[in-house]
Amino acid sequence: MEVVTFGETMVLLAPDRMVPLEYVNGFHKHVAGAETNVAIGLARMGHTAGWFSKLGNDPFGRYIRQVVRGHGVDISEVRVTDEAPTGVFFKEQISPDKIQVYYYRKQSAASLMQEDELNEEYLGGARILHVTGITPALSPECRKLTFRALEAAKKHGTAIVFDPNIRWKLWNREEAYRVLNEIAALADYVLPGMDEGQFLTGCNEPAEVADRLLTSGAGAAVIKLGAGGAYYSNGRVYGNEPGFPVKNLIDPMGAGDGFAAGFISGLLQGQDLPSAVRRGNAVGSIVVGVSGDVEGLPTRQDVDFLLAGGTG
Ligand code: CKP
Ligand code: MG
Repeated sequence: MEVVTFGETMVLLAPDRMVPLEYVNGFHKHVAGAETNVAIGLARMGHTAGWFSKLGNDPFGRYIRQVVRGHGVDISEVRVTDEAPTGVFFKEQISPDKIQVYYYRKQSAASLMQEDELNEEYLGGARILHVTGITPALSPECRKLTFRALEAAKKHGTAIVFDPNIRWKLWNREEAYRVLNEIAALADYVLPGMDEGQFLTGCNEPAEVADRLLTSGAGAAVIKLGAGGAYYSNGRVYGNEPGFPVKNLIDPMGAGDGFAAGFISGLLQGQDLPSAVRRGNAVGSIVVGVSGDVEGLPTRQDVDFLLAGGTG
């Protein structure tokens, strides 16, 4: 397996109209979870990826398994439990860029993941471990599992890619600050958005945020700047990679995960830091043109076409 990732994937119920949730009568069912977005993105670009988690023994759990497996992601380490349901969340979208989410994930099946359920061999066999800051916020046990996974990656020489993905509905600020900085310091690549970088470091410029993350122990930092592309630094190579123009913004959710998938795909192909960042920008820009987190993830052909200067 080239990449292993783990975390909670839920059923997303997305309204059929852009009005406040209380006026919505119809919903569309999707699969959404930062880590499966990345794994599916990688699989669509021709890479091998595995995802582990815990799902409820219920129709939504089965639906998630079918979709994730259907995209070619390995789910052999996914567990199923009778003790809790699969998490669900609703999206409220009043305009293309005005989105709120409402989670129904407290004490969900995924929050019951345990550190002793980690298959170290499975993880250690991967070239890259992708971790997000959502998982350690789910429960104390999930936090232990996250650190256990990081430890295993270090032991086996698996590179760690970390997307802080701060979800304020799941954390208090002090805890988020402490835990996410601790993870960032262990990571080979940290991929915060600018607001996340500011929160983690207290710095206001992308270059300062990156420097601070490197000083704390990260191997490289990539600060995502939305339409402005991304700033990257590993202390030796640094600079800005501009974003790709987005003609029709439909759904910004999942853009960060698209970026991570493109970036990791670049790393797996042996690209240098700026080229991998450019690939991340390309995938991010494609994802936001389609509704749903997974539905816009491109094939390798689509990304290469855009990177070669293709449009439309
Ligand atoms: O940062 P992004 O918009 O790329 O992430 C979106 C995902 O995992 C979404 O799929 C949702 O399920 C989540 O983040 C979450 O738990 O908020
Ligand atoms: Mg994100």
